[in-house]
Amino acid sequence: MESTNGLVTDAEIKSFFDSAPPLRDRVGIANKLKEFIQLNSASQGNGSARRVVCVTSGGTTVPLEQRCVRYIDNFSSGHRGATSTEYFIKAEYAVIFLYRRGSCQPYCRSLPEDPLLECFEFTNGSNVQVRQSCSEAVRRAINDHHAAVAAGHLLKLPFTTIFEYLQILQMIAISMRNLGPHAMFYLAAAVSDFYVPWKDMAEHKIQSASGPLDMRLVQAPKMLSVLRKEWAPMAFCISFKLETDSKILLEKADMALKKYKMHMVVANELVTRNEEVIVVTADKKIPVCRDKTQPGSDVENPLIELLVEKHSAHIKDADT
Ligand code: PAZ
Repeated sequence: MESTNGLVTDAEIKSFFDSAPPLRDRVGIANKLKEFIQLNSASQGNGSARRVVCVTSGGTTVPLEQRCVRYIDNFSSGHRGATSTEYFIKAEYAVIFLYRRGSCQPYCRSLPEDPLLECFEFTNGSNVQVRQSCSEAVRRAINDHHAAVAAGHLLKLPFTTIFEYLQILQMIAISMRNLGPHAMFYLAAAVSDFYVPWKDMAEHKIQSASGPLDMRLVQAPKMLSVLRKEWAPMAFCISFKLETDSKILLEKADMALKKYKMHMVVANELVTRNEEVIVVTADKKIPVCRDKTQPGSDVENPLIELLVEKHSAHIKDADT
């Protein structure tokens, strides 16, 4: 079934989707997507439609049992996706935020790690109020989040497993197809490279009495080339490449750019990912850094600024 060019074959894709456990709320997700895209592709008063970006965020899990007790996970916190979402909305995009349940959320950056316990306190026994020290951060988070959702500029769709992630990504991409070049994919999620096919998975909790665990993980089908070729061929596509070895990072990013025909690949190293990234395009490697002279600055601000500019050029090219 392996294709000769190393890309995933139609048969592999079909087999992945056919054997994946069905999404619990496929109809509900489809309706939300339809409504969101209709709303944002209608003329916005200035005569043009809003651009729509799908931001993927956080890590996918790989279940080891169908009635899952154990799973393989990865490091991703979802900070990149959540922060980028805020900047895209500020740049007048509508964002479909496909995120890992429990990972970082847009507009929550300035809240403490456990907001419920740290931001609130009891007054006179039973009433709950926001602590003075957190009140500005809580007010801003609620206000900005509500404004984005109420205006129809933010749609949040959660996933946990690689099965859910790829099925929802396919639904999003197909429903964004009609947006043509106005659609963008910003694929910052850390997607598992290996997984256990559903049909090969133990149904019940794996028993330790059977001795050492010998389990075969197969390569997860890379859907990037299908997304580019079939699901949303006119969209502007940005994928991410993370490595821990700086010596191979740019080479791997370059390979991904060519192999999956991405418009850009954002290369980053694990330890410096919040400080700097390198945007790899067909003819340039553009370093993007956090402004270290500004307290509270982040790398996503200049990164999204650059991507919005490149997306405008992509739309202009497609229109001429
Ligand atoms: O989620 P996070 O903010 O902790 O990290 C972001 C990231 C490193 C997951 C992202 O920038 C990235 O590189 N995603 C793709 C990872 C990969 O190569 O699969």
